[in-house]
Amino acid sequence: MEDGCVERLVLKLHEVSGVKFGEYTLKSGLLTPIYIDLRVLVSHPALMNQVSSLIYQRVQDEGLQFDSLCGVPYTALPLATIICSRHELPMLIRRKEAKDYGTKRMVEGSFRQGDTCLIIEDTVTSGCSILETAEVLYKEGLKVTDAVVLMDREQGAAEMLASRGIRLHSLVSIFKLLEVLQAADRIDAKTAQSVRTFILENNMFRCSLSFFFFYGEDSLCKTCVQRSAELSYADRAKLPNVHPMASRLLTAMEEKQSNLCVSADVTSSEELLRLADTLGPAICVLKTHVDILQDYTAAFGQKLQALAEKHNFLVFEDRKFADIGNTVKHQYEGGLYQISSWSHMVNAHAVPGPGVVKGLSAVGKPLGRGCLLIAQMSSQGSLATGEYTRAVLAMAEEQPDFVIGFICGSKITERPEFIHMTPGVQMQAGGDGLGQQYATPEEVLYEKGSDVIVVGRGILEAPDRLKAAESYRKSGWEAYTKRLGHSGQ
Ligand code: S5P
Repeated sequence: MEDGCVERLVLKLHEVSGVKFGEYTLKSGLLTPIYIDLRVLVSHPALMNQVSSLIYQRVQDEGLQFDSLCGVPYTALPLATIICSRHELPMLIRRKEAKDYGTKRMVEGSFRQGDTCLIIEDTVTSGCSILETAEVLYKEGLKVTDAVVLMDREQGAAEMLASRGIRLHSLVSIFKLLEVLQAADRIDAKTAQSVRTFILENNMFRCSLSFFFFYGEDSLCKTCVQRSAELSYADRAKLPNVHPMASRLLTAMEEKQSNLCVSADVTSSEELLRLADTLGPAICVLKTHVDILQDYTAAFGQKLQALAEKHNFLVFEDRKFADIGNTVKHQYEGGLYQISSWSHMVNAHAVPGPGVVKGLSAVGKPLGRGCLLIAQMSSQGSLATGEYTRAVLAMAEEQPDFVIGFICGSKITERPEFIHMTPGVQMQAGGDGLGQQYATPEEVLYEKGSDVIVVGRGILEAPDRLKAAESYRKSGWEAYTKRLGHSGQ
């Protein structure tokens, strides 16, 4: 786009109050020196046409390839409509909410699996609204490689989206906007400088939770508040949508400075209870396989609960439920082990479909229990990858009142209310000859972005189990604090 065009457009946007300067108080009570609200565009048809033409021209200049076009609701929706109508391009509409009747589709329009959809947006701050739309499209089997935006506030959207494989093309950057308005004497040098400083100091890609709350819903979508920032366990424990069991776990992790779950894969109850008492101070979760105990008695559950209280850890029975809802309900509540009575968390395979979670939830939810869905496995040749993992995530998102997170190899969602737990961890990468594959605490927590390391034989087979647990706790905590440090401002 030639400069003359940008200038005319910027001046026009300023004239119609799409861009305002001053002290704008956001819902949070804090101040921003610039306010961009392009919702006003709909009242100015000539400007709408101009913006649409410029967006389309950019699409052509870049040679972008796509099968359909989707405007981020709501402001960019009419822009996409104009472009599609004028150039006879297929359009898709992303619903904000799924209909509660009929097809329950989140994307309206015709498309084929694997089609590429180009996203159009009016203004970006962090890029989360684009990401949110892209994720809805991904779920329908569409691809998103590029997004075109009219106004980029230059607060980290391009970097954030690039990190998710989406190229951002913007027509006007905020720095260009300031330059044009200052040259035309619409704003003075002081105002322009204060906005520049504000923008430079507040890059959302490297920001903290407080910044998101600072902006709140005035400039960001809700998901935004939950995405890009790397929150501490303590911050996540306080999020309004976090499950109470996840909150309890995150709080214990912060208090004990431990993201270590020990996998107590021993075959004697007595040994297991001794282990729980010894390692209790170093761990946030104790994971059991109750069906490998040779001497299980009903008292086991109560004793383990008492130790969990004493040392402030959670009990996780690694039962890997994988049957129809009605069966898992019985397996969870009854039988020999009565798992629901003593285990804070259980896990389930998603293979049977959402019924497995519904069945478990019927038992666990009234007790305040939580469930982890197995999204990926540490074993060689695991089939839980790609599309399957994405479907597990979607299943979790549908039942957040019981699903608190995932068993996975790496972070699979940016939603901070979900907990990622990763087994297959030892101090040295490698395997066990039976398909188990190990990564190090540093790899899992720092590189892969998981939350909790699950360690079995790395501790159980050590000459001094407490010493080994303590060293896993320490390296796990260091990897986590290093990650936080890198994402902070
Ligand atoms: O993908 C998985 C999921 C789980 S829950 N891979 C795993 O290894 N697990 C469990 O984690 C497994 O059942 C075992 O209890 C523990 C790993 O033990 P380790 O001795 O190999 O550390």
